[in-house]
Amino acid sequence: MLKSALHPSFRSVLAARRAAGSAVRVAGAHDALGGRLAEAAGFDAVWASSLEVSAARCLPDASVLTMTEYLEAAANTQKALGIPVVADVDTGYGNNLNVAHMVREYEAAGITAVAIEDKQFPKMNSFVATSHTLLDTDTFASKLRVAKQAQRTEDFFVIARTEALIDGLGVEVALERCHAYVDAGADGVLVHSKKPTNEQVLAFLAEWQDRAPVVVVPTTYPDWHIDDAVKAGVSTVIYANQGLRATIRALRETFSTIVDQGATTELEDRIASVKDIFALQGLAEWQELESA
Ligand code: SPV
Ligand code: MG
Repeated sequence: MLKSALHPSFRSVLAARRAAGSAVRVAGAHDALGGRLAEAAGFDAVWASSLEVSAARCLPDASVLTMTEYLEAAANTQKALGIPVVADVDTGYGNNLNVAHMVREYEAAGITAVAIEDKQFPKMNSFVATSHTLLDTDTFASKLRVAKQAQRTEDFFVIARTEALIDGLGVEVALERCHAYVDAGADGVLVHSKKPTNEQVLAFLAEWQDRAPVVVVPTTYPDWHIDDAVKAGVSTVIYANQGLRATIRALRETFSTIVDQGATTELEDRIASVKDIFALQGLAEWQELESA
C-alpha cells in the first residue's frame, strides 16, 4: 500500500512539545523534497517560507506571487510529509475577504497552521532595507478575527506575526500589538527581529509571560541555542532559510566544478547518489503497484 502522508496538526505537535518542556523545531522549505529532507533530519514541522518559494522562482519576496502559487507550494510540500507545514501567508494576500478565502483554501488543502503578518500589502521581505509599514493594530486584529471565523476545523492554528521590530518600532509596541492579536483570537504570536542579537526578543519574552505560544526566527542571531530559547519562553523556532542557502552554495560549487573540470569524477563522492533520489521519491512503493 502507498504510504499516505497522514500528518498531525501543528497544534498537536506544539502541545506535545510544550508538555515535554521543549520547542517545535521548524525548517524552511519551498518544495516537497526540501520538506522531506527536513523531516528525515528530525524536524517537527516545515515552514513554507515566502522567501524560499519566491526565490525558487527567482522572484523577490514582495507579494509578487499570488496566493494560489504560494498555496500550491505549501500544499505540495504538505502532501509529501508526515509532519505539519506551517504556511507563511504574508499579509493574508489582501484585506479581510482575502484572509477568509486564504484560510478556507489552505485548510482545505490540509494545512493546519498559517502565520499572517501585520505589514501592509504588498509587503517586502523583512531583511530588505526599505520601509516596512504596518497596518494599524485594529485593522490587523480584524483580519485575525476573520481568519478564526473562517476556519472549519478546531485544530487550525493562526499565528499572528508582528513586524513592529522590523519596522524600527520598540519592544513595547510589539507587546501591545501581540496582546491585541491574542485578544482578537490568534493562537500564537511570532515576533520577528533583524537585530544581530536576541536582545529585543528576550525583552519581549520577559514581559510576555507566556500569554500565548511564541514563535521566533533566529536568522540574524544564529548563536541562540534552542535550549536557551526554550528557557526564555519560546515555543517554536523557525530556521527559515538555511536550507535554501545551503542549496545555493552546493549547486554553485557543483556546477562550477563541472564547468571547470569537464568531468564529474571528483564530484561523485560529494553528491547524493541516484539511488538516494529514488528513495526520496518513494519509488519502491510505487513500483509495488505494478504487481498489485
Ligand atoms: C520567510 O522565510 O519567508 C520569512 C522569514 O517570512 S523572513 O525571511 O525573515 O522574513
Ligand atoms: Mg516570509
